[in-house]
Amino acid sequence: MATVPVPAPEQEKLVRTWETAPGVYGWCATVDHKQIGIRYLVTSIVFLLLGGVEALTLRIQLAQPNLKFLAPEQYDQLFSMHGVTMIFLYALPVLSGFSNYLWPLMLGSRDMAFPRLNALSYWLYLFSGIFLYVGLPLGQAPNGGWFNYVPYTSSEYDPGINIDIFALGLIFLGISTVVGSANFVVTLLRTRAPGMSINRMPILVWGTMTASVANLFAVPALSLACFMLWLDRNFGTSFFAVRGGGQPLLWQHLFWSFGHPWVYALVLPSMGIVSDALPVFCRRPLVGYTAVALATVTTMVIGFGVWVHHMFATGLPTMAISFFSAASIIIAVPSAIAVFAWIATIWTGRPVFKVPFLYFAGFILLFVIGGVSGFMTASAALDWQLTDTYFVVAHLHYVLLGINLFPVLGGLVYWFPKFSGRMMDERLGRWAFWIMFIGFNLAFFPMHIVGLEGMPRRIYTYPADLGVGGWNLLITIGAFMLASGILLFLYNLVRSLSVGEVAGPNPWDAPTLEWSTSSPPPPQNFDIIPIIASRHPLWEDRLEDVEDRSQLTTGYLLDHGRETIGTTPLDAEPNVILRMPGDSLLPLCLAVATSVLFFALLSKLWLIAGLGFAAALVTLILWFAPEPLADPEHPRLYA
Ligand code: HEM
Ligand SMILES: [Cu+2]
Repeated sequence: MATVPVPAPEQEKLVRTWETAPGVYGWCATVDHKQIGIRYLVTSIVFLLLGGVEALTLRIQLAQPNLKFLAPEQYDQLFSMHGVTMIFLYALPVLSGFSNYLWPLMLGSRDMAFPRLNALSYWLYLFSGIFLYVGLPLGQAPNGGWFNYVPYTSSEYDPGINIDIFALGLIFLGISTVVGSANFVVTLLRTRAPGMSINRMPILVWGTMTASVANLFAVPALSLACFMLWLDRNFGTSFFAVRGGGQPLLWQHLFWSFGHPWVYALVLPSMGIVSDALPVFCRRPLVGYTAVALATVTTMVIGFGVWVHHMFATGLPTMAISFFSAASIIIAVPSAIAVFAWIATIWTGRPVFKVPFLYFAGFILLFVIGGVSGFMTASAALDWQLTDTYFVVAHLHYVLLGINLFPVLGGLVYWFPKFSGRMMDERLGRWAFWIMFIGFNLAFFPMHIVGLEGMPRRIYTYPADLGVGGWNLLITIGAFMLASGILLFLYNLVRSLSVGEVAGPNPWDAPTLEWSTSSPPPPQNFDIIPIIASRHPLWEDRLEDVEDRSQLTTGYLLDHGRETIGTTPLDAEPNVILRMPGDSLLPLCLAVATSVLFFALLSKLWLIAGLGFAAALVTLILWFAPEPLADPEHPRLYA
């Protein structure tokens, strides 16, 4: 045990133990969750910008009927890359960025449970993202949409490497997702600070935990489907090909039994961001914590049983369709619980209208609109009219931008002081929000109308007598307005890195643990590992129902090498001291070897693929070699 302030020599020892070496070596070898979290955030925002440029290009082509700005084949590649980028390379990784950075700080620990796996999952994400993009400059990018239906994507109809890039690229990215999810699950179960029992965790942790468990089940279905498609295309198997007795619908089942849980993985953590950060701006705890936490888990459980709502138009038996229609409608219940909890928190609180609050309030509105259009498409009879029209494009953007992008941007403003030590500018922030919010609704609300008028999705142009030219021009103007709001946001962010007001540890007067350490936090996160007694460790003095007091000034020092405390899964009772690994080049090496493997498979260079695989195995063997103790006088301790 030690108390804060920890004496200078011990503190320096902690910093020395945990800090990453400077220079190129440190940059490649770091396993610090904060650096990895920032890398996830930056990379996913770069992908957001790429996907945004693709979207704007589509919107120029659609601004008026019969334009020839893009050829049909270019249009196909761009909408497919836009969907793939946004869904796979932006929306989940950006949330992993928040969770990577914040979890150990929120949970009171020194790092994730498996720091090297964490580095590995980042490198795999980066390299598989590059892999998915290699086709675009060659005019050979994936062109079958983000759900890539067979038989369009079989080798008969799509003979180039476009679809091989999709299939191999998503298997590649899937490794990153699974590795990252396993790490989150173990981190949650084993490395919370003593006393941070399961009912005291922030909702973001509930959201990412639920998403991670779901990913462990969902991603293998996608990897399998992609592997089977790759075999069909390259080795003449017939999993999906009718001529050999295969089943095209099998692709849709496999894809959507992954795809629907995945869309919840894209929103539950960001709903968690709102549940944690919105109350700070209402000056009160979240209303209905337990209900919201359970609603998070329930949504995902039901979410595994609704995938057929993407397949209402495939001629399945009516009984099956009724079942999945009902299940999809029931999912509105847990979502509504969360919405009521947020509204009640605002209603009974004393709202402070700072920029993050605007994003979270805006999010609630967009969530409700997206929920209503979701309810409409969940009803099978109506969906037969709406499917494959712009109505669905409107729905999916209300859900994805409303529930993912808006909370993400609000969360960036909220945690920016923790990441950087500085505040973002309020005035620029307000402008950016309103430009984005108005632009978003101008761009996407009219899509409901053109969809109902009969404009199909995924077409490169439309005839003038469909009568939707005016709406489409408005949509394009809205899209550019939205994009300029996002650019203004990013300008504010970059500018505030150097000129923003200095923040201090807790500029928003927030209740959770990450705000108890300095901004930005030191390499070891906390000088001592605190002992937690409530859900709001920093608000205990002002909340009436909190009797016990968390110990933020007395706790475990753990300064014999990289160590953190391991606790029991439910009650977080300390039971072991975990020795954490040092920085290492192995994650990067393993990711490079894996990339060699995948690029070689794509180019059909089997020998090089074999070498890449062998290199990956050798790296893994080295990975498992035990590390020497940093402090041999204090061998590993078990309590
Ligand atoms: C600048 C903002 C954005 C604009 C202007 C935009 C525009 C578009 C347009 C016009 C399409 C339809 C293409 C077609 O069916 O012909 C589309 C499809 C799509 N968008 Fe966006 N989008 C934006 C942001 C996002 C974001 C942030 C996400 C996800 C997080 C997203 C996910 C998708 C998906 C999944 C599709 C379906 C692709 C497919 O049909 O395979 N979009 N978008
Ligand atoms: Cu779905």
